[in-house]
Amino acid sequence: MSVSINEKSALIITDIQNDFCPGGALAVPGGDDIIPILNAYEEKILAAGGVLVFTRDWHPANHSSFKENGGIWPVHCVQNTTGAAFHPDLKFPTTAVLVSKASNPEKEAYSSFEGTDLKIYLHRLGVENLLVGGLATDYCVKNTVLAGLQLGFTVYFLEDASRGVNVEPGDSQKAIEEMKAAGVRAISLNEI
Ligand code: VGL
Ligand code: ZN
Repeated sequence: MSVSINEKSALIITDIQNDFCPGGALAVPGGDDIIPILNAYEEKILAAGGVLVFTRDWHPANHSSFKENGGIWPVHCVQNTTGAAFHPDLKFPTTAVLVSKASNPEKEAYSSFEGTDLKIYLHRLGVENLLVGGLATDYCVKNTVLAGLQLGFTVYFLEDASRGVNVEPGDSQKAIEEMKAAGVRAISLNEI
């Protein structure tokens, strides 16, 4: 079955930042392979009159998720560093919306709804369905999808345009199963 997108659809491109791509501080295997696919989704959403949202992990240098501060991750996506910048191959139209998250040093925030204005923004524009892809499947993508479903949006997971960290082997597959159990539909570019 195909998915129709329109002005009530939002494409949420999650954390395509240098630090999550090969060579970065918290590189996701194959993280940059999905960029051409995401660029193609962008064209589709803009042609359909939908909303385009880019999220970024945007940590202060003293963030609690960093190992040196008691967390589990290497230092990554520190505000205003090259590692936090979007990958240069990702197309960034001027009409897109930018959402920065996890900026409170005390708090981890994997969902793009947590501590941001994303919900208010989407509601104000009358958005009803979300297409969520990017990095990483097993963290920010998963948590954004689950939060979107909880808020009552219809949510599509972009299976061909997402990649996982896989701290433990199989984490991404588990995340996909968890998202599906919560009501997401996994789709690919040729379905829209
Ligand atoms: C993320 C680990 C740490 C993500 C962010 O964007 O999925 N993962 N910070
Ligand atoms: Zn982070």
